[in-house]
Amino acid sequence: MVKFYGTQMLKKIKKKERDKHINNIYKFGYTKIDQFLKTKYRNILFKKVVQEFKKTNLKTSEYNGAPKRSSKDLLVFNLIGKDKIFIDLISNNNLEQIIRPILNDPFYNKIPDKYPNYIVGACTARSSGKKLDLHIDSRIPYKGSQPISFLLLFCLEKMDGKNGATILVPKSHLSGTFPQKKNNNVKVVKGEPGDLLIFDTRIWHGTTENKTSNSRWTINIVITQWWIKQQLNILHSIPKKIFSKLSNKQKQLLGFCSIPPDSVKDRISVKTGYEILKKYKTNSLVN
Ligand SMILES: O=C(O)CCC(=O)C(=O)O
Ligand SMILES: [Fe+2]
Repeated sequence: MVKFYGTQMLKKIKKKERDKHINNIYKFGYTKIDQFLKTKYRNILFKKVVQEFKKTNLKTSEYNGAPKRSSKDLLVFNLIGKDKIFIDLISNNNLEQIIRPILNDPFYNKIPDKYPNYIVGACTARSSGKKLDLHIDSRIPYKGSQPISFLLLFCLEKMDGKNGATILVPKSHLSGTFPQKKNNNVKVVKGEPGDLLIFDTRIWHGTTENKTSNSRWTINIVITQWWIKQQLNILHSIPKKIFSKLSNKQKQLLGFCSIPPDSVKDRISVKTGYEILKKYKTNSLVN
């Protein structure tokens, strides 16, 4: 039996606190949930990340396409293809209750609105190296209340200005512009192991330089609306042994309900409901 870690990993949040976080995201472009990831699971996830990092044994500069600015970062890509626990984390109900009201496409129609219709764009463990200049992850700056994607950053270790903390400019998600190089309103986000930082990917953000010889591991999860291209062909990168254990909701979160059709004879909509998942019942798309 594969364990389902879904319910117990994250602490329950009362409606009042949840509403505060939702308001923070709309108003400031980010929120931080202190001690959201319970210590026991922080320890399990931290151990897995370090194990996977050692197993892969690749410097970031050895990956095709790695930018120079990332050369000193430590990275573990595609965590969700390595262990189901990361999918259980993303599909956790306590997290969903904050994300879904903001990110669900209300006109999706093929899946009831009480379930997510957003998807995972990427799930990477990251430890800061060089400083990361202010940038946006949404690729496009625009004004308006509706975000198109979030970055969820689970702190597995303490982070502060010395070891490569996240920096951001509060309210910049509503600026409608790309970041200016110099900005006086930059805030250094400090974090403790177990904290979760959620931000609208339009926010101007980066990291400080890691001036220590210690790591600053975070799990960085990109969650996007269903129509945005994923950073990895996730559909082809989930091994059968993980795929066969997933619920419909989890398969949808990985993008299996929003695959473009092979032909118009097949279907003419990218959006589908859970019924399509029967097609992938016994195997994933892994070759
Ligand atoms: O790890 C962080 O604090 C932020 C990383 C980041 O901005 C990114 O990967 O786009
Ligand atoms: Fe970023």
